[in-house]
This record gives sequence, structure tokens and C-alpha cells, in this order.
Amino acid sequence: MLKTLTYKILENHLVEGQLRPGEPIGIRIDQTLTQDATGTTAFLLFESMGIGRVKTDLSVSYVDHNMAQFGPENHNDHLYLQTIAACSGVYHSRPGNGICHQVHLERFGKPGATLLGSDSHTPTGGGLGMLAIGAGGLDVVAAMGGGAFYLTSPKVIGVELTGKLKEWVSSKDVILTLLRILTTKGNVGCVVEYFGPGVSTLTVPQRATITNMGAELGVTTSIFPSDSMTQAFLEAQGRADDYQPLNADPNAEYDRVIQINLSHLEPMAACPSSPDNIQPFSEIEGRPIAQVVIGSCTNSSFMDLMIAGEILKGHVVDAGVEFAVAPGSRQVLLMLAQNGMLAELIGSGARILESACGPCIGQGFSPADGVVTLRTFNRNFAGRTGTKGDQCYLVSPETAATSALMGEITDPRKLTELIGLHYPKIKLPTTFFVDDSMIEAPPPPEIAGKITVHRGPTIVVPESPKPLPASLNGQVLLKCGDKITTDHIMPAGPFLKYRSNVPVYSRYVFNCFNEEGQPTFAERALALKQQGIGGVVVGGESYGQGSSREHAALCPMYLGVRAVLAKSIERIHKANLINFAIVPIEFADPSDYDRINVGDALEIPDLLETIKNLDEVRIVNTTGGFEFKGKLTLSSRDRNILLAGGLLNLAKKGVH
Ligand code: MIC
Ligand code: SF4
Repeated sequence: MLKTLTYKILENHLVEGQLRPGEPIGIRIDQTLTQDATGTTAFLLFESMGIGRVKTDLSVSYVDHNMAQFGPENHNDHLYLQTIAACSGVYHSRPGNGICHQVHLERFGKPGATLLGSDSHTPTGGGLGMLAIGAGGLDVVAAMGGGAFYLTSPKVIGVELTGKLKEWVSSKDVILTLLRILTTKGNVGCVVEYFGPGVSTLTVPQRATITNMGAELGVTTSIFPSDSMTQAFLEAQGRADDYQPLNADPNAEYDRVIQINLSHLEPMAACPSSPDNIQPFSEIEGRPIAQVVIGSCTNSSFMDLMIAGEILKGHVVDAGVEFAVAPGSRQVLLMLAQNGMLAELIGSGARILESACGPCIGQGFSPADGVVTLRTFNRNFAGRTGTKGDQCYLVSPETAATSALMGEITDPRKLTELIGLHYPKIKLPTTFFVDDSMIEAPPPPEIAGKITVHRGPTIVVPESPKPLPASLNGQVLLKCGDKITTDHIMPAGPFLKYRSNVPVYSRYVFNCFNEEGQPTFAERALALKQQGIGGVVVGGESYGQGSSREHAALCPMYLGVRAVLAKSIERIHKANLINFAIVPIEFADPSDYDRINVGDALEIPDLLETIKNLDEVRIVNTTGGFEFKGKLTLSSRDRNILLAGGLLNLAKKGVH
């Protein structure tokens, strides 16, 4: 059989199961990454699992999300992460060194390897030909301990690239095109694999933009072949030895093939408030804008900022626009400082933000009410900027810089006509400036054993779930519609700093649905918990899309939520629910969604027996006086985790 690159890498790492689409499999993980917003909890769980030292080839802990440091919480987390990394054999990328995905690509990613990260944009590594997958922290912890990562053997969607991007059209426009075709729904259990003659025209940073934002498709990951472009990138990073060529077999069989001719693409934008709300420029050009940000793990590479700098050089952004640049890594920032482009950007009026996630996760730079903000990021979910009712458009660095100059959404292809600028071709540097002094290698075990782990008082060890009851006596706490993201469930922004304190962070579960003067979701859930009634959340399609944050399961679990009933549930979130003993149930007949109301009492007789053996759940709505069916799509491992009361409880019994 002619193999895809995805299946070649899976085959090399398979430890359990059969490589057939839809089958549950376990794979060996070579590398892991964690970041501070998910990593603090992950390391607390790592400690409670008693793993000691990591068993992977490489594990890196990054600090890039919680950087605002209002109050002691963030710094407490940083110190905890630094000391626990040293104790556990983990590399520690210090605050200021950059966004995890950008730094991992630059310094650690390796073609052919597997990478598991507690962040949904881990697939960025697919730009280097690695199989890089996002997961909840607990799954990453299990892999750090040498355990397999369990997933569904994927379907592979082949994206055949032909042609070559035209001037002013960017790799961001490639992924926006794919989002227009595939949307953010219905792609669970698939991997997107790029092939064809167009691949060789894209550099690794361009490929990484595409694989990064591939996360928004809801796929398991995205991957590019490893070729001479990969070699050039690794050589320029001083890592020639990490290169190996990798390709799918010619004529490999894909489950579906999508053709994209790069020469036909045009600049595009994802309009408010979903990454798949794609519009061509004819629809949006000329809209006035008040804010532009270039940054995030999608588009903050050296080449991205160089092209933005070339556009802005010698000009000042429009008076109506606040403009910010957040370089993806310290390497990027240093190189811009060394070659003078940083001065050009500052000269253009850019506010230089630190190399971190920053505005992408609502850590500052929220736009004013009612204005348009243009960002080079990957997500524009409603309110993610920190402003309710925000109007956030996702675009390429070329479009962002051009529009910042003009004060309105402007097609970058008009720059020649507008300011006489011809397309500045930016070449991949032959040498990147390499300085790893902000990455701390772990000390040998004899020294590691003497390190005292710093545990600030704002860091609270999360509770383990209580075992599930034999029959569920539940009540509907919330009915929340389609495309509920983990940002809706567990908001970031000003609450991000409570990530390592579940009792406090839990107060903000579903905060966007709370109404002034009414009891909050958390208050209602805790009241039910005290009466021994299990909370149930009812959702529509694609429940739990977006971030990998396991707090979207951990905090509801703390509040007594025992089941999620939705039309469909996204991959990472579903795994997180299972890990924290919340039963993920899909409606057998989606129209039953309409028959359920908030406050309805729902009973699931013989819940445990059903989880043990069956795929169909009988649910009784005692308030409405009717019965309906739910579906359980669970592997036998998932069932064992639920029956044990969550992964932590299962692991404590010595089973992973
Ligand atoms: C995001 O982009 O939403 C985040 C913040 O990076 C998350 C992780 C988190 O919530 O900490 C992600 O993408 O997984
Ligand atoms: Fe950070 Fe934004 Fe990337 Fe998430 S998407 S890792 S918040 S830059």
C-alpha cells in the first residue's frame, strides 16, 4: 500500500492498536512541550503521578502566556515552572525567550519525530515534517512519564499544492483558503497532509503558519514533507544534523484530496467572529480600522516581521490606528534589532510588545468598543480580544501592515499604486542568530535532587475527580448552542492568572453566559453539587473547539459537572472531559437538543453499566416526561478512564 507521510511516522511510533482509520491507537512520543498557562497544572499533576524524571527524548517547558504580572500569581508560576523543570529533567525556556511554537520550531523541532504539546497550536511543528499534536495537560504528562499517547488512527486529507504564491499573497492566505473549504466543523479525526509541486516553493516559516492555523480546522494535526527547504531552515538554525528527508510515497492514497493552486490565491481575511468566516477583499476593503497587531505563533517569524517592516519603512501608520508588533521569539527580536528593522518599525509608530502571546490571549491591547481590529493571529472568537462585541479580522502581515498605513482594510497589492512600493522579496536567512542562553538545560539527577521546588501560595494542587455514580441524577445547568469554544467555557484574559488555582478559576466557568444580578454558573453548579445532583451542560455542534486548556474540563469537574450532552464534541476537549471523569455524550438524534431546557432534571439509569458495555445511553428527562437516546463514542481505554473516575485515578492504580 502506498503510504502517506502521516502513516509512515505513525507506523514508526505505533505501540498499540491497528493503523486503520477510526481505530484507537497508542503512539510513542519523542518530544513534549508545555506552556505556563497549561503547564503549571500539568506539572502539579506530573508531581501527583509520582513520575520523577521525564522519559521522553526531550521535554521543554515554556513561559509565554501569563506575562502581564499584575499581582504575584504569574511570577509564582514562573518560579514553580523553572524549579520543577530542573528537578524533572525538562528544558526551561525563560520568560522573554518567545512563544513556545515559534521557539520550538527554531530550536528543537525535528522531521519524523512525534511532539505532544499542551497547547492546541502544537501542530506548528508540522511545518518541519514532524507529527506534532495538541492535547490536554494530563495526556502530555502521561507522555512525559513514558506512556503512549492515545488517539484515533486518522483519515488523511491530502492537500495538493501547485503553482506559486503571487507577490503580496501570503501563506496565511493558503490556510484561510483551506478554512473556507473545510470550515472549523466536521474535521475531527483527520490529519491534513500537504504534497505536490507547490510545497517546495514555501519556506519552513511559511509552512509553519499553515500548520499552526490548521488547528482551527479541528483536525488532529497538519504536516508538510521534509525537503531541501527543511534542510535550509535547519542548517540556518545550526541544526543540520536534525535533518532527514521525508515524503509520502508518490501516489499515496489519501482519504480525500483538495487541490489548491497557489498562483490563484488572493489576500483574504477571516471576519468576526470565527476563523472560518472568510471573505475576499472585495467584500471588506475600505472598512475603517482602529487597531492592528502583528504577532502570535501564527505570524511573528523573522520573515513576517521583515516584510511588515519593508512595507512600513519610512512611513508612519495612520493617525487613527494603534499599531503593535509582538515578535515571536527573542531570536526574531534580536535579529530585527541587529539589522536595523526594529528601528524602522519603531519609527513607523509600532508599539513593540514583548515576545509572548500577549494580545492573542487577551493579555492587554484590547480594542475600543465598536472598532475594527486587524490581527495576524489564528483565532477571532467573540470576546477573545478582551472586548465584548469585538470586531476582529485575521489577516496576513502584508495586509496588516498595509492597512495600518492606510487606516482602513487595504489590499496589499495596491501598495505599488498607493506608495510606489514594489514587492520586497524576503529571503530565508542563511544563518539565524542563535543564542540559547534563555533556555536552561536540566541539571543531572544528582543536582536536580537537591533543588527546592518553589511553591507560591497562589498555586493550589487540583482535586482528583470523585468516581461517577452508578446512575446519574442530573440537572441541566446550561444550554449553549453551536461552536462553543473552550474560551467560552473557561475564559482567559484577566482570569488567565488563576490557571494554577482551580477553586478560584472555577468561579469564572461560562462567565460569558452569566448575567448581572443572577446567580453565576459556578454558584448554581456548586448548589447542585451540595445536593448530590450532577450538573449537565447541553451544547450544539463542535462543542469545545479551540484551545487545549484542560481547565475547561477540570473546573467544571470541580463544580460538580458530570456529563456534557452535545450534538458533537471536539477531539482535545472530549479527551479532557474523559480524563476528568465528565461523560461526553452526543445526541443520537440531534433534534432532541430542542426538547431540553435549562433546569430540566435528567436521569441516566445504570450509567456505569452503560459506560462499561454500551454505545447507546438511555436518558430520561423527568421534567419533560420523555426519554431519548445519547451516543457514547469511546475506546475501551476511554471507558476504563471513566470507570476509574478519571485518568489520574487510573494512573494511581498503576495503569496508564
Ligand atoms: C490559545 O491559543 O487559546 C491558548 C491560550 O494558547 C491555548 C492554551 C491555553 O488555553 O492555555 C491553546 O491553544 O491550547
Ligand atoms: Fe499563544 Fe496565541 Fe499562539 Fe495560543 S494562539 S499559543 S495564545 S500566540
